[in-house]
Amino acid sequence: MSPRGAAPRRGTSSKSKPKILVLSGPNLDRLGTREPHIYGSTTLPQLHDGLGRVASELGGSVDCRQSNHEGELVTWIGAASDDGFAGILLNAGAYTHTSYAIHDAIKGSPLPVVEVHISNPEARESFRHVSVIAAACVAKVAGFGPDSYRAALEALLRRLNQST
Ligand code: CA2
Repeated sequence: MSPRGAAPRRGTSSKSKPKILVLSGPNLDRLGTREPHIYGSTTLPQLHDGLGRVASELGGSVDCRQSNHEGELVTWIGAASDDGFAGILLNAGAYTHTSYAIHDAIKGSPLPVVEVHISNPEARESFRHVSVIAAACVAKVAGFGPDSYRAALEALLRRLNQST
């Protein structure tokens, strides 16, 4: 039972494993194929496999998806709560810097969303210094290479497990 006898949030309960939606945006399907000095040499399928292992070690699960289309990301974020997810990791790629639609989708979701970046955008070109989604997210992890996803997943699962 949740604190004060309240019903558990969707996607979390003492019986169910928290299910995390992991979203990667445009061009991240190319991970590991170019610019390894910035993004590392791990491919996205390898990264997703690693997250699956971490999630199951921590008593959770992940559903990892990638899209090059802003609207698809908006739709997935909007449906995530009804689909039984407990939280979202979001690397919105370059949409991080431009997409008010993704900002609004995050704001409209009851789920905690963690902004994730492989690189540290603030140490790069000036157009990457602004995140238009950050204010709608509960936290941000950036600059640890592909390990940013892992660190964000561990912290989010810990937070969700504490609040059930
Ligand atoms: O550092 C990150 O994770 C970014 O979200 C990656 C985006 C970039 O636009 C953001 O400013 C920071 C770019 C993704 C491009 O990914 C590629 C990966 C490998 C090869 C080519 C592109």
